[in-house]
Amino acid sequence: MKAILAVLAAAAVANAHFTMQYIWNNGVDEGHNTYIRVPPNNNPVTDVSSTDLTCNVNGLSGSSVGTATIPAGATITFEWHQHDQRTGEDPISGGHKGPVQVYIAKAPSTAASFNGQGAVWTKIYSSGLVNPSSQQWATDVVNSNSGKHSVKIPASLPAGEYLLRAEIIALHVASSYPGAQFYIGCAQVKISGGGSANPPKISIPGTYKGSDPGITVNIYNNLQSYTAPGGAVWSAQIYYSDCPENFTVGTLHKPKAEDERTRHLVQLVTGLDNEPQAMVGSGTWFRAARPAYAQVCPPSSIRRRSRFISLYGTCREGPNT
Ligand SMILES: [Cu+2]
Repeated sequence: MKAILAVLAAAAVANAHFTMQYIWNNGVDEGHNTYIRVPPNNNPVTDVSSTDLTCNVNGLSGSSVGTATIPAGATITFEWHQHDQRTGEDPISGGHKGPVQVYIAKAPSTAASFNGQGAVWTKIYSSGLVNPSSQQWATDVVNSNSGKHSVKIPASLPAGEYLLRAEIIALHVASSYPGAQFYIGCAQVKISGGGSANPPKISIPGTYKGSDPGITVNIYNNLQSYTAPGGAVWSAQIYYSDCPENFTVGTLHKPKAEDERTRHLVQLVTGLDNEPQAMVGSGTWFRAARPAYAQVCPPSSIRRRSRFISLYGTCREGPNT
């Protein structure tokens, strides 16, 4: 009896895992497991030194996978599910708490033949402990958004073929290593248009260490801050200026500690209408945790107000550094 229960418990845990199953190109659903290197099952990777960390199990090539053409500056949405279904269960089962990140790597030739090894990956999105007081994680936001999270592909990246790597790290058993669960989905894309940016790059595997505070961490002790592994989001995509004056006031939200340090008081959350919202700090240029649509404002007045604003689409992207 004990053995049977153990087997059932193990099966239940396995069923709670999830995979990335859809990408959306500027709001258009590209279809189930299309342009995606599909792993053999929904189990996580736990060894940060394994090449499975790059693009999941069997993910070092994508010769049988198509490559999506996307325009420079496209918004790509990733959609995750436990099983091959979009309804009837949480996309990510509730116990899986942790950060959501997105990286991009330029293929030397085709995306389909690119193994993603070496220092080739640039982080373009990261969301972790969204609200310490309510212990809301990026995974909770993905769940409430039907399994989806989005990133604007920096328009300054050169034209060519790329791997897009979305990552969700579940930290529910991460207080010792190995324990953190890495859920990885890689999509093959070809950027048309584009610029000439040469962003900083890391290795996956290589950069992540078992001892990283974002990988080995006890999340059940009223954690107040969290630093995801892999370093900072590449900032060239998230400097904006020349934005319009009109805005609407949204929800009050405390800025992230790292933004406070740099005096750039900008953080984005997903509003009730699922549109991005930003809080604006001082300076002509400002940073956001993800692509922002916001204005340049008199710093003191905005700082005092400490409010979110939401604006749409007319800001200019910053310098390609
Ligand atoms: Cu799981």
